Amino acid sequence: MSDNLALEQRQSGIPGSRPALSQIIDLERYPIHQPDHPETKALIRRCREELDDVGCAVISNFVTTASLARMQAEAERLMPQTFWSQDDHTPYMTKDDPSLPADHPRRFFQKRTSGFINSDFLEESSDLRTIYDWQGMTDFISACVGVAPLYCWADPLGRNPYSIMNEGGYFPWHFDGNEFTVSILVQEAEAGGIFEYCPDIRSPEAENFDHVKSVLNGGRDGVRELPLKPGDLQLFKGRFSMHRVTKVQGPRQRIIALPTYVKDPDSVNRPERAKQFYGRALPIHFEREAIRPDRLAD
Ligand SMILES: O=C(O)CCC(=O)C(=O)O
Ligand SMILES: [Fe+2]
Repeated sequence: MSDNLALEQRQSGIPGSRPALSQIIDLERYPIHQPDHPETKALIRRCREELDDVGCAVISNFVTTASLARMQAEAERLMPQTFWSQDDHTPYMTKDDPSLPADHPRRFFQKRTSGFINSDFLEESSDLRTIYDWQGMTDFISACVGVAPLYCWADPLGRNPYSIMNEGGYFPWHFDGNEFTVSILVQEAEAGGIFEYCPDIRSPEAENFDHVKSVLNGGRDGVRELPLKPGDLQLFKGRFSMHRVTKVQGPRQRIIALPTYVKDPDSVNRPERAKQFYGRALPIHFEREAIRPDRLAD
């Protein structure tokens, strides 16, 4: 057992303290606190293969049922703090550029009707916070995506939020600002709310606007669907794989946790993106605006 885990587990005996990691992650099935365990090594190998093959890897029932219930309850308590968007976005979250042709993907706006419970609202004993603060998790994700060192995101709002979608909510096609996204579905919609993505539709060298345009216009070439279940952990290359969440049907909200990992320990969202997604930009977003991870359109 790693020192970190032992410490967490001792702390769990203290009233009001965070639950132990073993009460949050199914460490019996996925012993990721033991990086050299043969099952952990095999799991990492499988994730790397899936990421290479289809841009996405899923670990089923990663989070325990009890932890899911706690995350649901936390999201319910924090629901009044949700920042609901009614914005129109391009896939790049950029402003309109009238110098481009009218049918250019950078001029393709769709309405996003979803909300975020920003990371800075998470409760002190939050299971989601505990997962994110555990270095062992960062190390595991780093091994799965084959990038080291990997860091928790410096963005105080976007690093680890819950994303919420109500009945009728839609999250349109877009690229993420960060390279790797990890998600844990906390509550599934009755129908719809399906995650769709186009693996590696662009790369740091090529935007592939023609393919992007065809998908925006309803083309299904290269589009995949991911059937997530509550408790599943998904790893995903969101900066290069355009993705969306289809319209939620039925009254049950879709709730998903989005712990985010980055290669650059200092960069944060551009102020524009922070305002669009999280309803506000903080001094850190302006101070660090010049630090960009690559030269893509964003
Ligand atoms: O809700 C999801 O599954 C994905 C959300 C997403 O793409 C995002 O927050 O950037
Ligand atoms: Fe995304």
